[in-house]
Amino acid sequence: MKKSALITGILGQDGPYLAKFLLEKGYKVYGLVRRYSNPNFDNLDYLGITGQVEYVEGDLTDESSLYNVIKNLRSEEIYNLAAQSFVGHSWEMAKLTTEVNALGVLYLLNSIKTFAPTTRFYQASTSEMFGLGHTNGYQDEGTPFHPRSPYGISKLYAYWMTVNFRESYNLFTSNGILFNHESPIRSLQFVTRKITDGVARIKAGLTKKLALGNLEARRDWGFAGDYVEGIYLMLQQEKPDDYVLGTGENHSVKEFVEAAFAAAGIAKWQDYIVIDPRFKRPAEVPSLKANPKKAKDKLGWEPKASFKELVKMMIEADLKRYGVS
Ligand code: NAP
Ligand code: G4F
Repeated sequence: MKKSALITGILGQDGPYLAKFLLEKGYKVYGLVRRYSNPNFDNLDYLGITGQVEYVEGDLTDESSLYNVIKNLRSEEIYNLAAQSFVGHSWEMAKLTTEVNALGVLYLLNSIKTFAPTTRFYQASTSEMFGLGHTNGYQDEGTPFHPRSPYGISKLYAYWMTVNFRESYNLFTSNGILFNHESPIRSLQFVTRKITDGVARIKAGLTKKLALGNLEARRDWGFAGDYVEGIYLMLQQEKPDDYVLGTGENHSVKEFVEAAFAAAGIAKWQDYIVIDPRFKRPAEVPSLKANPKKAKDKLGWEPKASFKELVKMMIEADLKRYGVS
């Protein structure tokens, strides 16, 4: 019998990479999609797996839809990747962000407890929960949380609910506390893809400027394709637990800009960047840098792509999209 997994957030960035990884392992993969007139399968198309996933309808804000899906499927594993995941919008849409990212997880956990108590559950937690918290400049599983955005706060609720269902009901529920991970199918609103898309548009002669916010923020950027293996490994352990995944190295937005223009063969990036206060946040997370030692020791997980390789991969994909090289 094939093992089965339900992935929420299947149409996003991580969903397709995880689905591909699980399909290659022989899993039957179900993907939760919201009710749409025109769902967008571009990211699954990009990885060539659209037809290999079975889609089920549901919405994280609709408890009964989740009850039905979980009751009907009773899959061995559930990976909850669905979220309002854009930090920048979470101030304007704090209620929606909370309903999806916090309450949605409570609904999932309640459904699992009621209908599928042997199902293993992965919650997509985030380094945004650390915010200002750090341990000697790094963040690990023991670092205190100090979130700086409604997004980070909503994810912290979900993190603790995931821990609480494990402790209260003995369910297999694990948090992956993932640092930023990117790819050629990263949504355009996130800074890395906004930069690589912008640089490709400049190279193609479609625009002359790229508007950004805070260039000094530092992030620990890895490749999404590497991180889904760590996610999978968390649910294969004997016991549920929480793990940080990251590279252990960080770079500023400015360094990403420099690397992206260099990879596209454009000199003097300063000629193209304008600072637009609209892209600055009411409260910033200045620096995130993982200490992924626990994941390495317990899961045997390590990221493969370097910062330079990640930038090159994203720039090459965007140049190709615009027909330039
Ligand atoms: P993403 O590209 O924004 O994908 C999120 C997915 O969630 C989208 O496909 C979206 O569906 C779906 N979704 C949103 N609201 C929903 C709802 N009410 N019901 C059902 N589905 C809903 O995010 P990602 O980068 O793949 O990240 C995956 C998860 O990891 C997210 O939970 C994110 O918060 C978390 N995370 C990401 C990173 C990172 O650096 N990428 C780091 C740490 C944690 P539509 O396509 O229909 O809009
Ligand atoms: O790319 P970002 O929007 O990602 P952010 O806020 O770090 O969040 C991402 O990573 C989290 C993990 O730490 C995930 F949980 C979350 O779902 C998401 O995937 O912004 C990165 C940095 C920020 O400091 C932001 O202020 O880039 C800075 N930035 C500067 N100019 C910009 C811009 N960000 C965006 N999106 N757009 C800009 O023009």
